[in-house]
Amino acid sequence: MKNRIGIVGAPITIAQPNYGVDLGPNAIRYAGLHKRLDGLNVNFKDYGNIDIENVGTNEKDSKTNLKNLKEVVNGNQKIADEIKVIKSRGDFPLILGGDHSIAIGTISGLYNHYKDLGVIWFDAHADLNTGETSPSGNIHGMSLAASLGEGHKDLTSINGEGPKVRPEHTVIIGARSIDEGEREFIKERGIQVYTMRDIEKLGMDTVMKEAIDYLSNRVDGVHLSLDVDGIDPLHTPGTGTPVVGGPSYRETFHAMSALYDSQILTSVEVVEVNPLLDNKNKTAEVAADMIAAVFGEKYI
Ligand code: 6HN
Ligand code: MN
Ligand code: MN
Ligand code: MN
Repeated sequence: MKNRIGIVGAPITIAQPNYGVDLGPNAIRYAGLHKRLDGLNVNFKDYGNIDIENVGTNEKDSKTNLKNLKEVVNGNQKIADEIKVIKSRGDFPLILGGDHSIAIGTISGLYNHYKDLGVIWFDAHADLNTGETSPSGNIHGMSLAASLGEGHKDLTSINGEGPKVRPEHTVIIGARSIDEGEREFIKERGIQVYTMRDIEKLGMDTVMKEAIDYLSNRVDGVHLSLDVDGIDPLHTPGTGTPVVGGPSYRETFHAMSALYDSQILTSVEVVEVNPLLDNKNKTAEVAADMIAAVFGEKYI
């Protein structure tokens, strides 16, 4: 890692219904994030948490089918602005969520800095819903769609109207809970998806090799969006939408190590750590382990 890592907490919680995911950034710090980075050969600066006003309800808007649209947009605008500042300092952004809606802000903030940004979306879900397809109205299930330019205009217009990433520059890994509308989206737009079936068949090592190969020919930067519910809830119980049958701790650590070895990443975010649903901060500790791996921690 040549650049200094610029850490920032993005504690949005109102794009999903569980209180506590706003405590995620500090839970990851308490799990020893700084110490772990100190132990690696990396420079970092922690800019603290973005001030987010998490005032919302659990009501769907009757017209849009979205919950807390205005508040989610405001929070994500702040995140996008902060990412631009971090990038302009030359830092490598490391964003700690917050629910997964924060990807709308981070990717919008990264947008101007790349000609063709690639995204690796490590998640049990595809987050490709829109107000039309969402079963829940929760915007954290729409953040990849919004980044691809689909969904409510207020979500796709942060830092300029329209798509911030192309579908052919997007790879989803670990998916095992995909809604009907998301399936169509994936088929129509040709997004590269490695479901649990693919991981089972190919093995995580091959999946990561393929994903890295695929992106490195197409993009000039890669953002890793790591949703901790992508990992099997055996290891990460402290998260709002757990899905059984995910990659193990070992497989995920290996995936992160492969990303480090490839030196393909230009930004990282870790989302959906919810200490109020957790067991002795175990999920934040796993998140810190995965961050350490992605920045070069080795067994030996
Ligand atoms: N996440 N597909 C479900 C929905 O409500 O749209 C779950 C979304 C989960 C979102 O994990 O970031
Ligand atoms: Mn997600
Ligand atoms: Mn998820
Ligand atoms: Mn291209």
